[in-house]
Amino acid sequence: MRERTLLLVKPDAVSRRVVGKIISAIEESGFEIEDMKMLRWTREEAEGFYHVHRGKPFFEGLVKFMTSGPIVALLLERENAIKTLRKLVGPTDPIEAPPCSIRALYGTNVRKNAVHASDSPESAKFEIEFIFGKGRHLVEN
Ligand code: IDP
Ligand code: MG
Repeated sequence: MRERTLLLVKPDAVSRRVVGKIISAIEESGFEIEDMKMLRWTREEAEGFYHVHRGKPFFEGLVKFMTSGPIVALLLERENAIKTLRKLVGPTDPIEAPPCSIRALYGTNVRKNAVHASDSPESAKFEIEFIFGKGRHLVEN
């Protein structure tokens, strides 16, 4: 099934100037870029986006990190987009990531792991609408 998902290039990857390499890897994996923008979050925006993690030990560090510089958001579409992107991105900790995954190639540590990718249809809907607006998670035809 054709579906949409969200990728964020995090502040560590933007400051390391690997945005282009990450976008190339995504295009080469068959994703269409439906929309894209650079933004800089306030604390409230970062807390809202990551609301499911509120109360966890890493939450404060995550919010500080995600507001430390600009990020790039991509609205992506392909068959089985959510699972395919999570596989291409790799696990949260780059140390555990397979060599060709985006986090292994461009991540630094478990917090500064280069990218975010939606992990389910429910979170893809919430996250896409959070950044690109109402209804943008729906595939157009
Ligand atoms: P995910 O990004 O692989 O889905 P989540 O568990 O949803 O991982 O965590 C969200 C983000 O919070 C991670 O991508 C990472 O930036 C940060 N994070 C997760 N676990 C830790 C941790 O143990 N220490 C520091 N930061 C963490
Ligand atoms: Mg997650």
